[in-house]
This record gives sequence, structure tokens and C-alpha cells, in this order.
Amino acid sequence: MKSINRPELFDFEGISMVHYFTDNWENIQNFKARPDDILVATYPKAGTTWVSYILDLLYFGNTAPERQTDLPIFMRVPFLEAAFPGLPSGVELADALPTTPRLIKTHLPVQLVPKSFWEQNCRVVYVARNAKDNAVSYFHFDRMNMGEPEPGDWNTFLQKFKDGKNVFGPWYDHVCGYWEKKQTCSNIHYMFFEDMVENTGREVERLCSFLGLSTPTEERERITKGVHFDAMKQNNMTNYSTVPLLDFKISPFMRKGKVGDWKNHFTAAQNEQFEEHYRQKMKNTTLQFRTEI
Ligand code: PPS
Repeated sequence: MKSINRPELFDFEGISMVHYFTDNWENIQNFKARPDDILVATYPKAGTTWVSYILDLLYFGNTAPERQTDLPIFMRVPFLEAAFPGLPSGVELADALPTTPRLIKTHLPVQLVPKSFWEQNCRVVYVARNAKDNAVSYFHFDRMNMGEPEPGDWNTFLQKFKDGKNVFGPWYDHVCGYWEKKQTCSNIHYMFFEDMVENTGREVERLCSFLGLSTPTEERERITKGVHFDAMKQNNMTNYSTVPLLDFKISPFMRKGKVGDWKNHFTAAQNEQFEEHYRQKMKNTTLQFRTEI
């Protein structure tokens, strides 16, 4: 991969973006989904990798052992809108997937998801994470990811998060957008990071029931163990240690995996202002989050 510079944020179709996710726009919008494709949709840092790995194990854990030992998760579950210089684009990787179903990742807000996913009635697994922990995780990710704009210090980043000035736009619109869509679209399974931390096994079971999978209990238990934070952090195929643009000396990709780490970052004043702003932004939705479990 060629070395890359931290990109600038710009407005794209009404949301903040960087060019790595818009350079291939025509091919992204014209992507041809198949009816059995499964789209993993999230706001960045909400649990994408976790749920991608669960899905991969549910479908392909017993098929090809080399898939588990040699193929990083981001090759098994391509990131649709990614277009980094010197690497195959997400669309190319998705088009070349030999599996059925194809598992495909996106961070696009619901209104920018390529229309063929809806036309083909694909299943969508959406994961949401409470805003405070999501912001903290995104802050540390932007510090260590040279493919993201400079986050600035925590206070600067938090203000940008509230203003929706991060890549993929406002958290508020993202989580609410898929929540509203789910009200009329039974093919969306809406999950919460906090529920996964609280009881991963239960969430795997719910996922199986959404997908119509009759995975035996012992296997579900094996998968639940394999996707534990510590196991994924040790596993070079799931911990992103093979990606050169991430600087693990600054912060690891598998950082803490906790609910409530926001308490180690927000000052009392930041918390008060955040909550006031949050109430305004979320006043018209029935969507509820837990910031502790
Ligand atoms: S990305 O870059 O948007 O795809 O990142 P994403 O995978 O969505 O989110 C990364 C955060 O999820 C945490 N994570 C986990 N937590 C608990 N258990 C497991 N198994 C797990 N896998 C990933 C990861 O640690 C990041 O959260 P933070 O809070 O930064 O630790």
C-alpha cells in the first residue's frame, strides 16, 4: 500500500466525508447486491468488526480452516465504500467474494446505501453504540488512523462529534436513520453494542433467529467464546494489526471494548453540555441507549 496523508473533511451529499470513501462513488452507488447478501451497517466504532466476525463464524466457521487463519476479517467482509490507493476497492473485493452469502460492511448513513440492497430485499444487520462511548472510541481511532482527519484534543473532537463534523456525518442522524427505516423494513436487525457486552450469547442467538439459522447450541457457545474481546485482540486476523495505516503505538484497534469508558474522558462540564445537546438532538425519536450496564 502506498503511504497516505491524513485527508481533509468535506461536505458530500450533506454529510462530512473524506475522499477515500467518495472516490469510487459511481461504482458504489451502482453496486449490484444479490438477494442473499448481508449488509453489516454501523456508525464507525459501534461494533462492526465484532458483529462481522460473529457472522463470518456463523456462516463459514466450519467450512475452510485457512479462511480463519490466513484471511483478515476486512477481506472476508469488505468495506464497500473504501477506496485506498494501491489496494483493491471495497466494491472490487465485494464483487470478487466467492461466498454465499456475501457479508458486506458499510458505514454509509441509510439514505446513501446503494439502492440495490433495498431492491433485492437484502438483510441488514445494524449495530448502534451509545453516543458517549462511540465518541470516545472514534477519538482514539482518529488519533491512530492516518486515513482519518486529525482529531485534535479530546475537547475539540467532542465538539466536532456534536456538530457531526466527523467522517460519515452526525452519529444522531445515523442511528436514528436506520431506526426509522426499521419501522417499515423487517429486513433490518437493529442491535446494540451494550447488549452484546452484557450478554454476547443471547445476541448471537437473536442474530441466528433473524437470519433463520439453526446453529446448534454448542456451536453458538464456541462462537461466543471465540469472539470475546481478549480472543479477538490476540487474533491477528481480527485485530487489524496487519493494516499499515494504523499506528498501534498511539492506540490499539481493539482498545478496551467496554461500556462506560466515557467516564474516563468526559469532564463534569462536558457531560452536562453533552446531555443537554443530546436531549435536543434525540427529542423526536423512540430510540433509547444505555451508557452503562
Ligand atoms: S470500525 O473501525 O468502525 O470498523 O470499528 P468497530 O469495529 O465498529 O468498533 C471498534 C470498537 O469495538 C470494540 N470491539 C469489541 N468490544 C468488545 N468485545 C469485542 N469482541 C469487540 N470487538 C471490537 C473495539 O475495542 C472498539 O471499541 P473501543 O471502545 O475503542 O475499545
